Amino acid sequence: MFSFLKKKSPEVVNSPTTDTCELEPIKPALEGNINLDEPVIAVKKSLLSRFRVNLTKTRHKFTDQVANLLLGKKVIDQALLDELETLLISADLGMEATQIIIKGLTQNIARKALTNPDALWDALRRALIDILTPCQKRLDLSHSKPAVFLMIGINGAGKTTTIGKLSHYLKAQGLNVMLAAGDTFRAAAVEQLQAWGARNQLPVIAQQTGADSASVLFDAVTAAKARHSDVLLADTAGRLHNKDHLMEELKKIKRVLGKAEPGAPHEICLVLDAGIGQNGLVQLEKFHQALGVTSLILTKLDGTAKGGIIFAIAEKFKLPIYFIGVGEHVDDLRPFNAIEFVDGLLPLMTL
Ligand SMILES: Nc1nc2c(ncn2[C@@H]2O[C@H](COP(=O)(O)OP(=O)(O)OP(=O)(O)O)[C@@H](O)[C@H]2O)c(=O)[nH]1
Ligand SMILES: [Mg+2]
Repeated sequence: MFSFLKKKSPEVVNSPTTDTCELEPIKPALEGNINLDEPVIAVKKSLLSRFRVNLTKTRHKFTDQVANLLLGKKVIDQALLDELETLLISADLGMEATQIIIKGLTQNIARKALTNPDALWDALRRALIDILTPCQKRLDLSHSKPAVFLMIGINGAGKTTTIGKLSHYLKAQGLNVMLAAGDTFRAAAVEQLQAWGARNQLPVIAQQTGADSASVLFDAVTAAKARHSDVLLADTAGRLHNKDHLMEELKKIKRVLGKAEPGAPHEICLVLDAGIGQNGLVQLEKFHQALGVTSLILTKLDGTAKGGIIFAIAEKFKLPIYFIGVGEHVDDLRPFNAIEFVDGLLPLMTL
């Protein structure tokens, strides 16, 4: 077996996220800047293991194929890189991210810096981390109170579930969280959010199905201000990015939120189902054009082999990915960390 399947990476050892995972809870939140990519509440080791297990499908698609490709290879040459290129594209990394990776590896080969499969593996890992790192940003809630999050995306992407998980996460950090049932369209959508509110013991501002979404959200901002909430998470109805009238409705919601509170919404967060692969790029492009998406949450990375799409998205848009969803459990929302993610894919040894 290659040593790359056994050894421990120095970056993993030094990674703040990995270190934090070994610790007990450390301090309450709400002291100045809150940097959510440096989890204030320590994540238990078991959660990290579950994260890795949950990435299994993408890992199989990706790592196993790379390992098979390298198996028995003595020479790292252009022919091998050509095969790797095909593999990366088929793993949903997209043309742009793939080209950048292959170009970097080609230069390394020219400099005679890649002489064996282990070196190639390490260089690939590094290139993947480099692509994701610009998306690992701090979620700073200290500038606005309440910080209003508008959660958008297509039907079934995971918006409401993500709000449930995110509200649990934020509350656990000592934040005062309120939910707003802006999906007044789909039957039982209001009740679904209310159930999350009840589970997490959080207030939910809601009206009946059929009410005007913008006015529900206007009222919710008013209520969040009156109750001094730190964060308002606003759900919206799922919509296809190519339905103009539905995108117009979102623009109206954005305008109305700005009237309720200058600067709101402070985050326009697109919730993307990673399982849809390349179509995610189209969705992001359309939602971005219409509204100016400020951040992303990728969901369902557990149930898909198409998780490679995250690299395509990162390379093309470089938007913050604050969290990723890796399951339906309330704890299956993780602050996004580039090294942790890549090492969850490549079997680096910490497994
Ligand atoms: N496996 C897995 N399932 C998820 C994840 N996130 C959400 N789901 C599931 O995806 C399904 C749809 O989730 P919702 O939260 O209702 O999606 P939505 O975007 O609010 O859907 P609409 O309100 O219909 O637009 C539910 O069965 C969730 O449990 C995830 O990270 N992993
Ligand atoms: Mg929903």
